Amino acid sequence: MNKKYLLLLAGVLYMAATSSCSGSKNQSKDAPIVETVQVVVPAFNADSAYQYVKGQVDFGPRVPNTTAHQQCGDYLAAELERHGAVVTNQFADLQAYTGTILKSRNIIGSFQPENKKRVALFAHWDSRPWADHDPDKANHYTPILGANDGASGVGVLLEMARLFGEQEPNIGVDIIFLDSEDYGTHVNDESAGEESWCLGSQYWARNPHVQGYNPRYGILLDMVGGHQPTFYREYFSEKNARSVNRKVWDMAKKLGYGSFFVDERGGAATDDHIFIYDIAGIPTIDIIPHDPTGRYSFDANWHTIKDDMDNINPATLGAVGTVVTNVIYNEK
Ligand code: AHN
Ligand code: ZN
Repeated sequence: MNKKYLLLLAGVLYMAATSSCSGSKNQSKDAPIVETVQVVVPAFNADSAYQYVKGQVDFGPRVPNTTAHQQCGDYLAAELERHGAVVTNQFADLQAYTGTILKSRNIIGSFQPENKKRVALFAHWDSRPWADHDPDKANHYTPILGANDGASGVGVLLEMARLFGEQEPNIGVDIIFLDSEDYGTHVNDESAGEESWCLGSQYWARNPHVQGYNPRYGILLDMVGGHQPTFYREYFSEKNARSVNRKVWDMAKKLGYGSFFVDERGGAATDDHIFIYDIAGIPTIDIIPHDPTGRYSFDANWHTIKDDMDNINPATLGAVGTVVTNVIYNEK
């Protein structure tokens, strides 16, 4: 539904309400008076989100300590700023399980920073240094482009930043691009545990960009651009932020995206949302693919060299972006 139509609808509802008050005779006695306040939600542009995904992938793999990573970080900060966000760059030296020090950068774009009513939106922006799930072993130490695994969530959030710049929601929003999520244990190594993943979110949760940071809830987007994904209510999201899951899946149903957002419990994902909840106490959900056949972890191209732009479907970006945008603009 476009903006004009929504405005029109709001007008019609207003007229219906006022004419019934003045006792208009064409208002049937038992017709219910519609008192719903219609919110005007700007249209999420899937093609724009796609371009934001491509904009990142064009730098090459965004592995910490590389030039592509540094350049992409600058690009993300500049885009947030261009759309009117107050940007905080959080630089940190984080030690990977391999011992390598990762020159990391969490990038936070705050809209209406003075507003006490807030929601946090997260995605990781780094890409994995190794395609260790690739069917060809020769690729197991090749860095991935991470079009879906990384860039998709960021692309959706940059498009939302564009909308926030055009039309303010009723609440403040922090868009938080997390670094060094995907440097976790290589399949050939002995597991270094869950803490080897999500280094940027662990750092941010211990050192939030604002003292006493206390948003209502968080939404993490991870791999939200694939070809036919299904998003189920993920285990830790359900455990820590059930009402947020409810809000998102209800909105998806209402908007006609029930085939993407299957309203059933899915698997458990080790992801940034766990650390955000456990360390910072912010109830946060993860919108992440789940394969009910159990054949794939997340999706077929996960951590393979095929996670490139061919792995991206604008319709998926559009579905996720539209749902989350509607959730944000409906906050009061
Ligand atoms: C697991 O390895 C199960 N989760 C890591 C989370 C992740 C990696 N998300 C994207 N890449
Ligand atoms: Zn990954």
